[in-house]
Amino acid sequence: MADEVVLLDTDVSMFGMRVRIALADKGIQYEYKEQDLMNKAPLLLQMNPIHKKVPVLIHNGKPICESLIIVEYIDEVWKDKSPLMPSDPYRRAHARFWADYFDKKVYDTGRKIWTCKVEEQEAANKEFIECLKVLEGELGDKPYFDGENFGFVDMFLIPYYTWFPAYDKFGNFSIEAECPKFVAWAKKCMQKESVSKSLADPDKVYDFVVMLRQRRGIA
Ligand code: GS8
Repeated sequence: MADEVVLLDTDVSMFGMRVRIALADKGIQYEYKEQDLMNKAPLLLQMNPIHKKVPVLIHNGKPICESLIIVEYIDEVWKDKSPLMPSDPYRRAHARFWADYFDKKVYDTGRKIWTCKVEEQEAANKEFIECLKVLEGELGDKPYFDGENFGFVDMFLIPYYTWFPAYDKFGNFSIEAECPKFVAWAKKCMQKESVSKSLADPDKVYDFVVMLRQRRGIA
């Protein structure tokens, strides 16, 4: 029986973009179902009743939630096609550490840039740049986070790049000027077809952030 693969997602979701890159990298055909997060569909609530968030991968009727778990699942199920995770246990643990660092630290810090009060802006920008500098330190002189080739950590982090124009605008700074090495890495990743075709248009991300700010009464 052919695999039935469905992705519940939202175009601008950096978490969903990770899953889209993984599916594209593996050449897996799937049905994409865009979700309205302001008015959640019964299917999303049924498939992810705990968090009620995208992305959700539905494989032969069974849901898998949380981007890290989904990407690892894809790698395990379609293991004969271009591996995403390093085979060495130590390198795998190391890759998971950086994915975790991003989700626990960088993402929350980045949110403050477009949610904070005017008087907190400078501190929010500084804290965010410090996080990116940590990532730049980990990148070092390697072409990719995973070494010579695009890998799991690259796939995990690159969707964030689509949010940079919005951060530049609301932080009133230039991430490229502050972290040129990180942006050079991002531009290199964008040359990969599975990445460029899976990422959202940064203008749409910007419009989404404007909408979120309006809903929060910030703008
Ligand atoms: C985060 C998913 C998430 O925040 C993951 O998959 O890695 N830890 C999860 N999804 C957001 C959209 S992207 O900002 C979402 O679905 N939000 C809806 C809500 O919070 O109600």
